[in-house]
Amino acid sequence: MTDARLVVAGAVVDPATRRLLLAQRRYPPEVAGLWELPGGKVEAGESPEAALRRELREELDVEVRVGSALAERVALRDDLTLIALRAQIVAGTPRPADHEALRWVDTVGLGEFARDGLLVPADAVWVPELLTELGG
Ligand code: DCP
Repeated sequence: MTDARLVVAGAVVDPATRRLLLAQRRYPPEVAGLWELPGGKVEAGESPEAALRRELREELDVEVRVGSALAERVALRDDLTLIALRAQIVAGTPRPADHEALRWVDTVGLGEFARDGLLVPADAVWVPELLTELGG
């Protein structure tokens, strides 16, 4: 059996405002309108860090510096595993190319998105860790 492919999401935090970037999905219908940490699939031969830089360049038109991984990883399917890497924007202002909208949230905002069921299901696993990180 081959290893599961990775999907890498970015926990993009603005250190100046201690806010996290959320992006609203347009598709597929099951998650359209819900909010996620932006990212995408790691290509063959690509590192997760490079994949995240590529995805955020394509989706948000920003350059990011990629840091360490969040603790949780999520099995999306047998053959697809989701991870999150910390990231900071080093150039550009994010604008949504693929997403419906973008939002910077603080601990209160993130707590509200989570409480109201507005996050894509897989990403909810990171909420406690992100709340600690944004608040701590
Ligand atoms: N996903 C998720 N949470 C995220 C990012 C992605 O649960 N923060 C899931 C949704 C999809 C899968 O990961 O099931 C792939 O995500 P995308 O569709 O965003 O990635 P790509 O654009 O790379 O893939 P596709 O080839 O499907 O367009």
